Amino acid sequence: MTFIPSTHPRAKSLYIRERLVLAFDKGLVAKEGLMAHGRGEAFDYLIGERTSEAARKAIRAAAMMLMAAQRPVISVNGNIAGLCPKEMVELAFVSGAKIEINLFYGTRKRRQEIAKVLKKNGAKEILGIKKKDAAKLSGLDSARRVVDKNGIFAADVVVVPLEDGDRTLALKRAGKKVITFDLNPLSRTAQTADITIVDNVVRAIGELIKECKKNRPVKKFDNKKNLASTILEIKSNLTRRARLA
Ligand code: PTJ
Repeated sequence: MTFIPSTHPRAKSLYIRERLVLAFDKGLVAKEGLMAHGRGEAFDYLIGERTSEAARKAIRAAAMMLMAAQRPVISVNGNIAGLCPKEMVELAFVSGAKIEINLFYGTRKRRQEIAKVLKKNGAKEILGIKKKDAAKLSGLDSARRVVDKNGIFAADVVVVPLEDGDRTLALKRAGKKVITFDLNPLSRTAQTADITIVDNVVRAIGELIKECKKNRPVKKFDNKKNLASTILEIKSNLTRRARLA
């Protein structure tokens, strides 16, 4: 591996990758989660590995939506349990949201490992693990159609970091407001969610927690416009790089 000084932005992304690989070795992350991470890294590179102004706007809007929600739920998958379990527990605490484990490639073993990690990081109640509380989201084939009747099924606002497009659509059809973190502004999830934070979840989550604590109103937020400005920013990053090349 090429030597990268720890002050270089790439050092951070290598550290994030290492965390995910360690979590994979511990049985938290699905094989497909490693690929999803690789796709994320490519987009992170395109957005300049930093939190853009558009992402900050989305974070403020997300905080307002979460704080105003009646029954907010944070959906945790393998990648999230590997990358930022402590922060997700803190977000649940400050926003009053419930935590639900909801997996695309679900196995009992992985679910248990994820629950262990969340508990270790302070989670008191974890939904999505008791069979008797299972309910089904209509219009889906994957394991993700199974949700907790006291969690996502009853939620008004759902935070779904790194989500697949079909389920985001199913959540929308079920009348939920959806907040997502997705580094790919073109993904179906990014395009379907009510609020898309186009940033690395590892970078953005702390900002979201801070904004929830401030609990301040946001005048207007237009997800489509915000995504368009992110895409334009990627374009101008590329143009700048091409000139420097
Ligand atoms: O643990 P499971 O079984 O629930 O599976 C989780 C994965 C992530 C494998 C599953 O949800 C999946 O296949 O997701 P997708 O459809 O690949 O979508 C993942 C999206 O997240 C992609 O658009 C990636 O660019 C993006 N992404 C990857 N890493 C990050 C990210 N976005 C924000 N922060 C990241 N660190």
